[in-house]
Amino acid sequence: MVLKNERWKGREEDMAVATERIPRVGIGGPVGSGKSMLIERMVPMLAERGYSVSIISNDVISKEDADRMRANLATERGLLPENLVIGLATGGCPHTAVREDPSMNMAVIEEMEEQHPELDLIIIESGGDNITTTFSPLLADYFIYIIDVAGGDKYPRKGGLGIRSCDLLIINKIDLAPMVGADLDVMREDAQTIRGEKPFLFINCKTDYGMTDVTDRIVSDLLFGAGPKSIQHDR
Ligand SMILES: Nc1nc2c(ncn2[C@@H]2O[C@H](COP(=O)(O)OP(=O)(O)O)[C@@H](O)[C@H]2O)c(=O)[nH]1
Ligand SMILES: [Mg+2]
Repeated sequence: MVLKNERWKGREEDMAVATERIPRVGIGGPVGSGKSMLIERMVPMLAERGYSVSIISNDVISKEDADRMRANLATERGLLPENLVIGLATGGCPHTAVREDPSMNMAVIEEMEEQHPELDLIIIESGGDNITTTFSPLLADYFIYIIDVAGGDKYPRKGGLGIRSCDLLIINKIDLAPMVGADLDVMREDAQTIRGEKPFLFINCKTDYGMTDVTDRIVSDLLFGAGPKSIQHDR
């Protein structure tokens, strides 16, 4: 095997791990549905189970979400290094950067894979978009689409590409259902009809309701039950 560069001299074992693709979860959904908050709730749970994660947060213009996640998860709580929370201001249509032309994200990921072979998981947040958002399979191995009940209980049956094709559909902000008159039974039935056997979960990011199930899904369906690399290496 050819060494990628000088950095790997004497670290061949690390390189072997690095050349394996680090699993990536893509998170898409409309503006304000709770993509960033989902990540803020998910990372502590994954960290508690010993997984090392990094975050790439796409936004059209601002890097506000990335800055908030870095302050909360890295600076204040020390759950990951600050330089592993990256904000990308993509410009243009949000889905372009994760679907048609994922080169900006791929460049960041390639650097992460080279410099941080210890990572178990890379989380990629899409810029807030419409119901046609999906991720290029080049970029994400597992695709979560998140909507919230405040968008109305008709949302699941609209059945956009994201809702229909994602690996896991999340319906967030169930605490708001009574206030906006959203019927969760209708949403459940419609989600089942549209998605068939594919999973969906109701959650509330404010209270962590449903978050353990989300974390379990990622571990079982994306990581195939593999434990953290750090623990595997200690054995
Ligand atoms: N009531 C309620 N608010 C939520 C919930 N999840 C997120 N939010 C709020 O919704 C807003 C948008 O969340 P954010 O994660 O920034 O959405 P994003 O644009 O999809 O990244 C923020 O003000 C969050 O505090 C929830 O489960 N319940
Ligand atoms: Mg966000």
